[in-house]
Amino acid sequence: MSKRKLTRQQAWRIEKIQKERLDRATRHKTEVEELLVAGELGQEQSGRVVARFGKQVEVVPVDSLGQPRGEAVRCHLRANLTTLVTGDAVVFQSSDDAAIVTACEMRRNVLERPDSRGVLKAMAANIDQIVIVTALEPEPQPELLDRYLVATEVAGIPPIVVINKVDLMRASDAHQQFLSAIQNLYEVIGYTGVQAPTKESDGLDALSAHLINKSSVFIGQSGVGKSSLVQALLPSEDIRVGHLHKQTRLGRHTTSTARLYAYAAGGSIIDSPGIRDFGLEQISRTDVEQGFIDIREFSDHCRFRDCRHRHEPGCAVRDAVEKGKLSRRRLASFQRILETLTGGNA
Ligand SMILES: Nc1nc2c(ncn2[C@@H]2O[C@H](COP(=O)(O)OP(=O)(O)OP(=O)(O)O)[C@@H](O)[C@H]2O)c(=O)[nH]1
Ligand SMILES: [Mg+2]
Ligand SMILES: [Zn+2]
Repeated sequence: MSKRKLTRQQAWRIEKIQKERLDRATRHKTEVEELLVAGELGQEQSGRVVARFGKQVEVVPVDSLGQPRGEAVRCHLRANLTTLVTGDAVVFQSSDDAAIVTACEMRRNVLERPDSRGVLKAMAANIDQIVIVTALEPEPQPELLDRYLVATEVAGIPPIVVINKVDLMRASDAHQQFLSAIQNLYEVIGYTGVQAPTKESDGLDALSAHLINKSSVFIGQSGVGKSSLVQALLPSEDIRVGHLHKQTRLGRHTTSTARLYAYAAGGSIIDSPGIRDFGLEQISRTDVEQGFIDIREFSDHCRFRDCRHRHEPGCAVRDAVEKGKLSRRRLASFQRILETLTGGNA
């Protein structure tokens, strides 16, 4: 979009339109609250937030086991509720033409991600596992994967690492290095992983076995094929996928909001918007240390408690790297992430 300066009159008109919109939304919300107080809305029902749209949310009813069932409804929020996120467990009441969320259960956990200015924002709540999707295209970024893994450890939610687009495998150095980085995660560190080429059903079977009766959120760089995987797992849905940029081979941020789908075999899947980078600037040194579970195993044995695993004598971490017990790449990644921490705590 071209950046042009608005005239004073245009700016005034835009402001006026926005104010009118806001007034309309507030008026509608007040009307729904009045219907609620007058007992005009249906019975209280349990539901889960499917997606958030500004100050409203879409909610799907859930059965006694928490499984989403039926049609989602667009709801206002009762005044006492602050913002809700995809995955929140709520109570709502609805009639044919109005609906309102009246309560939200305490969140079991919440996954945060940095917004465009690096500020952490809640993205999804009440999650059993995080499915980190990686692919051979856009160009793999092992360090980004390490950052996601730190974020999942900080959130205390177990991850699964998926490698997609294996049909694009080439003998290039970048692909080989990426595959050996992933192999290290699966085989040495012990993370759960699956190869899930969207284009072959075998991989999908392996992935779907991990999803049954769980609430999973798919995260990863834009263009790795999160939505393609979710679409393949949920053939009856109609999910937008987007081509990569022709020259840069980067994703185009096709998915714009985190959205929850019922998984027919039991459980739910949240597809989320891709992230180009996952800055960890706002977390502490201790979080990063906790987040590298392979390094953590050795660092307790370093001679100095505040060892930075660089040149200190008696460093058990560097010793493990020399003996081939710990990946050199992971240690380098750990140190680079520490260097990016703000507040001088690196
Ligand atoms: N070759 C190949 N291409 C795939 C595979 N899976 C997905 N793609 C392609 O990758 C592109 C991006 O797919 P999306 O599903 O939109 O990616 P996304 O991760 O949801 O991207 P955002 O919504 O932008 O975060 C599309 O052109 C897909 O057709 C695969 O297994 N192999
Ligand atoms: Mg998508
Ligand atoms: Zn050390």
